[in-house]
Amino acid sequence: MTASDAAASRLDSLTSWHADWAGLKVSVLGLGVTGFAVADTLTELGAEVLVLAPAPDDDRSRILDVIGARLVVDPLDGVPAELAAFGPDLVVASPGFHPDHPVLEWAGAEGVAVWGDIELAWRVRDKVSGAAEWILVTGTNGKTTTVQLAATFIAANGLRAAPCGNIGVPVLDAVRDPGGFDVFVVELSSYQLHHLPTSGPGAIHPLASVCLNLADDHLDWHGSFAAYAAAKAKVYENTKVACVYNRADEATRRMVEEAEVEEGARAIGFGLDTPGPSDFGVVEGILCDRAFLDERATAALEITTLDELAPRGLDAPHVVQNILAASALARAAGVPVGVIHDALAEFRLDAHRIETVAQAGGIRWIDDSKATNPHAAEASLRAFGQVVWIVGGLLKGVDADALVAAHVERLRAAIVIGRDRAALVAAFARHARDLPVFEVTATDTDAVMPEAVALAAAVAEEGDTVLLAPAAASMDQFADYADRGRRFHTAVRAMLGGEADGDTAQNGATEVRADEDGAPGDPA
Ligand code: UMA
Repeated sequence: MTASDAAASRLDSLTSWHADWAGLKVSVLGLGVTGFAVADTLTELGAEVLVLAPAPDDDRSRILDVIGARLVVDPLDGVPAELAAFGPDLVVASPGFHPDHPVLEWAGAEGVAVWGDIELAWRVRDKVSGAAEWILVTGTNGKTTTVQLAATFIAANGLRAAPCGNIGVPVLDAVRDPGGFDVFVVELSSYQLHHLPTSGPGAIHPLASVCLNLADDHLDWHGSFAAYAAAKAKVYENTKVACVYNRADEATRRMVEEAEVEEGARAIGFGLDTPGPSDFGVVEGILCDRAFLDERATAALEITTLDELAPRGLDAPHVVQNILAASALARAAGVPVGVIHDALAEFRLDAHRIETVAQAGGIRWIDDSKATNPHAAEASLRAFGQVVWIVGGLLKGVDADALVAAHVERLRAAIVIGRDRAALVAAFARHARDLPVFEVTATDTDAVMPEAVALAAAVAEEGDTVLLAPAAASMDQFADYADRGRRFHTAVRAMLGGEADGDTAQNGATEVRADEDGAPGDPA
């Protein structure tokens, strides 16, 4: 057996917390939320850990020292000499690291295995909760809401459910939580999926899985739409009970058809139209399960109604889709429809997701700062009538042309924010020649939202909605999408003074994270 065969066979045997990790030499790439959880886990397991990171924060660096992991601070635009000298058996990469990163290319050339944090978490999942099931959620938009909904439904049924992953809580933290969980509801980004194997000892076998939708996003990272779609499709591999797909998004159905799943796994469609047998859908305002009942050829189970959802803003079409998808996942985990119905009565969307900031003079001010790509902004625009649209930011290599063209009719005016406004302004010139388009030229972060809000107030008419749905990431001018949303709230309230009829956030929302769909290296 060669040295590299021996190393591969040792890694193959590492499929349990209780396996022999002692002395394994692991290089951890990145020291953000993920890198820290990986280093902490591996040192606890007795591995020898070398962390590589460009500019780590002081707290994390200090703790590394305490737990006995070595840190090399390096810009990482090449391969640090310390890495080659260390000679790792394994590299664990944080999700933001592109596969073409010099360190990952070096690992490939040297025959050193590369894992992501999700694979490591799967391999050590038996630390506390050996028999826990995993439910996987991906998609371009709606992932976090769907994860929260599914976890809420499962918890309402008396099980311990952990929403984790790209939602902001590393899966490794959830897996090591001493309280233990029965179900991990894992949000996976396309980056995390890219690093996941689909077969072998590191491949996840989820109870249920969903790709909610697929639209252009992160093309700068993946290089092409095909590569982005291929990463997302991995979510369905090895599913045991239910592959949940979006009937309105053909690409998600094809992914299910092409996936290698376990014997007996079912394809379950969701959509806003009438459900067929094995589907979730909507009939005359009633959200129905026509999948998890024996009489599905002729009957369906009522989950809730649009009328019940409306008072909390949960009746917007894309939110209803998230509810149907989450219901399908929860039903796969054995949650009765009545439990889902009652849990929904308590559910609130997070802040900055179609959140009503104020109503004054017949004008509604809505914060959907979480709409960080065109697909999300599309769903947001569809939920309203006549709109003054505040749009722009970092477009991440995505073309917003089709979005502009599709919504010209509903626009009263457009207010373009962000450093790179040219592409959007050109799209408006092409598709909406007569539309009033205003550019916010302020460069100081404090001045952007006050200027945008003042411009919007000057053109909005009674019955209009002023909608912040930027279709772009925020990091060119703001700390993150939450910062952008908060500054919008502040500017609207300052402008309205005492005028607002209902100036509290409609969602009754709380924030779970202050990061977003960003480029690698964005603040997380
Ligand atoms: N880094 C580099 N070079 C690179 C990439 C990263 O030096 O090429 C460094 C960064 O400077 C940073 C560290 O590596 O210090 C962090 O690594 P990271 O970017 O992978 O981020 P984490 O802090 O580990 O957070 C990640 C996810 N971030 C990304 O995928 C970019 C978080 O998702 C996730 O919540 C967290 O793991 C826990 O699982 C955030 C995100 O923006 C919300 N996700 C994108 C999305 O939702 O669309 C993918």
